[in-house]
Amino acid sequence: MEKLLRQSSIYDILQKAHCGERLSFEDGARLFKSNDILYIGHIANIIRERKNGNKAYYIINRHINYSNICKNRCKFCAFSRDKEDAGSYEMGMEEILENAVAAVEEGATELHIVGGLHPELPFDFYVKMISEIHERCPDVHIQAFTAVEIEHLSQIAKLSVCQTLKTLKDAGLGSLPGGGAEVFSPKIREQLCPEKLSGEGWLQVMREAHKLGLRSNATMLYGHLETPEDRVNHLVKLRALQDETGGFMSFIPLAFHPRNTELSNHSSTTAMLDLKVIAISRLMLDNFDHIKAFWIMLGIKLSQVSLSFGVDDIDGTVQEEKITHAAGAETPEALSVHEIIRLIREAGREPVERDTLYNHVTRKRVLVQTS
Ligand code: V47
Ligand code: SF4
Repeated sequence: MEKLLRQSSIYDILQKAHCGERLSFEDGARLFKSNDILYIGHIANIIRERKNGNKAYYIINRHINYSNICKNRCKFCAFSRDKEDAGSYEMGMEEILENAVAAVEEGATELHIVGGLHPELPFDFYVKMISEIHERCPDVHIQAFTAVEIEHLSQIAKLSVCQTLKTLKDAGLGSLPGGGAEVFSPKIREQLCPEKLSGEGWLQVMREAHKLGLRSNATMLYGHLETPEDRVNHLVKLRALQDETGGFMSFIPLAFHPRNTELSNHSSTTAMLDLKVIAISRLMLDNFDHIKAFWIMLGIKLSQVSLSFGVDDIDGTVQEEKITHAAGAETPEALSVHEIIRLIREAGREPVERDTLYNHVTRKRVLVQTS
């Protein structure tokens, strides 16, 4: 076996990773050019087990996408609308609160709240949304607003990013989700989402959030126009910020879904690319504790397989998801706790319910969910 592995063109890189040495940009780029997915996955799995043992985390949560009205038109996005467009929507405060309360009654420990960059809603609306949810559901963790939304809110509030974050934190915001990162490469951003906050801007918002004690996730949207080098550059930048702040909890690779987008002629990602991105992320991000598979985007079956390729977290029950489903995702919008547990057990892993901050959750009774 060892003799066979030695013959692999990436033996030197995987040996480095196995010995706990940090991989370089060049190492990452070479890994992406290799098709030795089983060997890459094997070492990623060893690292995953060193960090998280046999545990596979899941969370009982609910996504609330409060509005799809957005001033931007990212080419990869099928979700955003102008106010006048058919299919535009905006949830009122009561509807948001009803969703939040229902989720908590069903056992959710986290609300994941994101939306478009609404050109008219005032900052007060967002602060009130967080404070009212926090008041009615004091025990639920509110993970809300991507770094891109935070920058937008700071503009409408005419406050610094730091002040904006502080105001939201005081209202009850618990952490930031990892969306809006896309790929940091300015060249790709210029083609895909020229109006959007730059990659450096995204990292700066996260830096400020972490300094305030607000932890966050990080994502990377892949499978569109980016090169392997763009992906590695993205991972190296995240790793550098994590060295600086230690504020990231998990990294979530997001597979691009082309349907109904301006890139609808583009093919969907393949299982080979999905597993490569997952495993190489696990190997490059040596200072991230968790790699998460968002089953909605990755698909249920491949998410289960990913638990042997570097992933230790399979996200949550979700309940309702509009962003990927607008772009043609064929997964359901919700999974029951029982289904999640079964997927994890059949992969030979030990299911562990976590809260947003990765504390273990123990329940007196098993949840009975209808979805
Ligand atoms: O920012 C948009 C991406 C993100 C498409 O932090 C698309 O735990 C695929 O960030 N195909 C929002 N992706 C979702 C997100 C997320 C999801 C789950 C968990 C967490 C977390 C974060 O979705 C956007 C954008 O990068 N996106 N359009 C599309 N067509
Ligand atoms: Fe707007 Fe976000 Fe869609 Fe870009 S990805 S168009 S910012 S909702």
